[in-house]
Amino acid sequence: MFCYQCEQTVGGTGCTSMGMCGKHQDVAGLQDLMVHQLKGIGYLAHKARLLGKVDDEVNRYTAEALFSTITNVDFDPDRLMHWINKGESMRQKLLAMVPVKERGDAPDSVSFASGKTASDCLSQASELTILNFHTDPDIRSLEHLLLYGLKGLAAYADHAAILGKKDDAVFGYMHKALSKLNDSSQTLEDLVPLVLECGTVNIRCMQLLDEGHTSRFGHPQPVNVSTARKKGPAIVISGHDMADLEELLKQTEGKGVNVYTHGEMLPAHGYPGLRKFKHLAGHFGTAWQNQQKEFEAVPAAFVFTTNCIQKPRDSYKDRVFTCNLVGWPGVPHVNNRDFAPVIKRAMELGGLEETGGSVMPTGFARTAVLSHAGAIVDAVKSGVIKRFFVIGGCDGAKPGRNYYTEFAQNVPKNSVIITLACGKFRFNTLDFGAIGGIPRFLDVGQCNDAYSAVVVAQTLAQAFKCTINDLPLSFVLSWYEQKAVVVLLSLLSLGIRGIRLGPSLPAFLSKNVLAFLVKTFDIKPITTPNEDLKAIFS
Ligand code: FSO
Ligand code: SF4
Repeated sequence: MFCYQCEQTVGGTGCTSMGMCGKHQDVAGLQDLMVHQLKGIGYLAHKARLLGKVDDEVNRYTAEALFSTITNVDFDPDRLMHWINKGESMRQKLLAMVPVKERGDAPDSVSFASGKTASDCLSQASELTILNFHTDPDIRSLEHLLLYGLKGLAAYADHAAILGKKDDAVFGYMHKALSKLNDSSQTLEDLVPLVLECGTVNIRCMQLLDEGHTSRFGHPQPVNVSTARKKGPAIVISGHDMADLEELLKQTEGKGVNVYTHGEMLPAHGYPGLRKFKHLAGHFGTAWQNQQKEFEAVPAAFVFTTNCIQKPRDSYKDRVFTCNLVGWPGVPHVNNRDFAPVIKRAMELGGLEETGGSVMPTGFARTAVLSHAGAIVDAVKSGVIKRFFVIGGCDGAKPGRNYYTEFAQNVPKNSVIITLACGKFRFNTLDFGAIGGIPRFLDVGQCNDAYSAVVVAQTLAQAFKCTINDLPLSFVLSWYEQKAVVVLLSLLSLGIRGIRLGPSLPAFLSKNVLAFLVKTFDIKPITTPNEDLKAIFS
């Protein structure tokens, strides 16, 4: 196997025998095969679209299959075989839609028929490693950057589609870009705009997702979420999928079971349409990488709706469930949002004892922040607020991420911190106080809510009649997996410069591609909190 798509890749170069995330070689092989299949499906779907033929099932498949290959989503070979078999039927469907004379010089991926069993597929997969992309290391690096951006885009497109929001322009781009990944004649000049377009299309996609959330659950409102536990049976729900949470809340209503959010589900408490459920009892635990020690010895049922799942320890594996695209071998999967087995398990376990806790503030999405827009503009003009820091992104399991805690602690009192995604668990229980009546710590939401943060920055730029780069605003971001890659591409597509990125830079960026990004966008690796703060204020 060879995989280097996430930040915790072995040795900062690549996982070659077993993923640091727990990904087995066979799973890596099946995912490589899926990527190859998707290149063929993308080629045919792109050709079909040029003929005016669009297929919703192919669109949804493309997003779901790509999302299934993201870090910490699907570790189950049986579930991956389901997607591979479905991919073969999508290929057949597209072959019927695109006449031979319209197929042009079709690449190998178009005629590639996947095996029916996992062992057949694994023998095919040995030839399909991502190292077989372009032979030029810089072109290959851009191809991989594009592939990982596409995976992130697919995740957001899937979330939006679940909430009933779709735009064919998003799927059309995915198919065009997958199609281009077949083309070994692509140059750096061809690929750079295609990579940045991924960021632009993702902004549209995240806008759809924002519409999906706000039209269904209302606009988030600021709330202090309790981490105390109530006595009684409990279900802890993790991941990003608000539709799953809503359904779980409906199915548990009146049953005496409390529902707690975990990880990236924290911002759910801000939505009026979700917080109206009285048994949405609070938040459990911290960021995803602490789940193994936090779930042990807790008699609750645990549900993973999306990444990030880690290998369940034997001490709690008997109470873990997956749903949607998440899979772990031997862990029961919730189908069609029927949470009855989860509820039954939670009741069998007896339940939690009452304990005290602290609070985690959230709910400062675009409408909540912009309701203070006038006061914020005045505070900046009068010098009460000197600077805004977006300290956000995804947390990870490797050491060295204390940088973000220290950075947040050292941000001067005259500055406001805007955060999003799971990196905030490094500092979201600290008391940052307020400045001129405005809280100094604003949690916009999940990584899925990056659109909200972009709207805040764009609105402030309009108010000051300048560009985002001219605002007193610094981005200090942490990345982990491929959704963070596409969010970064979105920020670059907006022309945002000077982003500080850590804890380490992506292994898939070649020296020359990195040099290009540094030169064009002034991307900087993080150093130490004090040095970086000094540089920002100089
Ligand atoms: Fe985190 Fe995991 Fe939200 Fe990621 S829980 S690491 S970028 O999947 O999606 O921030
Ligand atoms: Fe390694 Fe990350 Fe790939 Fe897992 S997803 S195999 S940790 S690079």
